[in-house]
Amino acid sequence: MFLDEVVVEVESGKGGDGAASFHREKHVPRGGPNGADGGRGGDVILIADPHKRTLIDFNYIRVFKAEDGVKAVSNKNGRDGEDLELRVPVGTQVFDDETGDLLADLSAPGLRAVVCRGGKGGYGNLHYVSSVRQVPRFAQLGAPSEALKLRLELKLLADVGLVGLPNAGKSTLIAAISAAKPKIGNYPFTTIEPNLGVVSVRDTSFVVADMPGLIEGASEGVGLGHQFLRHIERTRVLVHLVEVMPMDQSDPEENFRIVEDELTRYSPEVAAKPRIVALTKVELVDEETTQLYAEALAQSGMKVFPISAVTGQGIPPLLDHVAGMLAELEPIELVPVVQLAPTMPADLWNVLVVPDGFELVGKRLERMVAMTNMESEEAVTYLHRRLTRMGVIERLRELGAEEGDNVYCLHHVFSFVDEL
Ligand SMILES: Nc1nc2c(ncn2[C@@H]2O[C@H](COP(=O)(O)OP(=O)(O)OP(=O)(O)O)[C@@H](O)[C@H]2O)c(=O)[nH]1
Ligand SMILES: [Mg+2]
Repeated sequence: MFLDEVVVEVESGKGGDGAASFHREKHVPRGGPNGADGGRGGDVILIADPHKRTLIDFNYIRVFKAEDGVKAVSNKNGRDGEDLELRVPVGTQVFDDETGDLLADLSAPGLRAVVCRGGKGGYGNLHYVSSVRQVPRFAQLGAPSEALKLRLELKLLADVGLVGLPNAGKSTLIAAISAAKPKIGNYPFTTIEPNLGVVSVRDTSFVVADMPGLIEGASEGVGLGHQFLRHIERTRVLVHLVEVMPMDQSDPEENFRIVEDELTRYSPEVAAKPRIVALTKVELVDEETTQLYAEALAQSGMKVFPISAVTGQGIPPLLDHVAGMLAELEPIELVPVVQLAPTMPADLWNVLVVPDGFELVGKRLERMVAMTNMESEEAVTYLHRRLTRMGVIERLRELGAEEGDNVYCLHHVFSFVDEL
């Protein structure tokens, strides 16, 4: 089965908590703070793997989580959580399913995209020793994990796409010119998933993709072609195959027009792709008929190559011409990896006025709150001091916050305290 689109949920590991502990030894009654740091949570990383052909691996398991960081125990640091590496086929595009943003385009073998960063490990109390705070009794909690819903979309990367009505002879052609062994049948829709083949011509080679047949309405979802049309988006040249003598006795010119219309309807970029026409199965008709249709189709401005996959006639000049076209075209520009762009820069924060109080928002600020152990008065005092330094308390005051008002952040509710 060929699977080229899937939605998965991924989550990085949470950071391990830091330890609040004190040095203990016989005959040393009051040792100093020695709490170690928690381990970092694992990242979720997508890797473009040339050995993967489809996204089928994601059909069965759709929720993935990297390992959490381990919490520190007294003076021993917690171990880091393992990263989770997910292997996807080359050509996979990664979208944020909620915003639709393109996060990464894994268009070359080995490219990696870190889609969720693991939470930092919490600091142990040793970290909070200062001239004014010699015995901190609190440690920091591990940073929260990141979670995302991703839509993975595979767009094959081929130089040449074969398009045409069902039965036009696309699979037969790719079988004749490459080592690909697609199913060939004397009935429409033999091909239900794209096949890739490598074609060698003189001193160069290129990748050809055999597509399922397109029919009228394909761009709106009729038949099989539509879900595969997107694979054509990343080809550089199209070969449009038209049967010189269709089984159903329909008209080659009409058949040509149907497919051209669908390409145009699907997208202007696809319609603008350089392409040529292969007039197929020409050994079935006389020279004159071939000539007649070749001239008619050439009216479109495209170069027409009469071929027969059975006798091999016309194939070498067709491949030669395609190789020449590719040599002249710029390689398709592939965006390597798009930086994951958080909607709000991490350092920005804001105080919102909500019906029964105030709410603190902002990535870094929320992290500070999430990493505070609310059961420790000292830790809360430390948080308050940092909020004061950042200007958050001042901003709350400006907005009219009074002693005892509710201040929300994440799932916590605080009572506003102006000064500690
Ligand atoms: N006589 C003759 N028959 C051909 C030639 N090329 C293909 N055929 C036949 O045409 C039929 C359809 O060929 P396919 O290659 O499966 O056609 P397709 O375009 O891949 O069709 P779909 O996958 O259904 O879209 C098969 O019976 C082939 O044997 C040719 O050059 N000469
Ligand atoms: Mg086929």
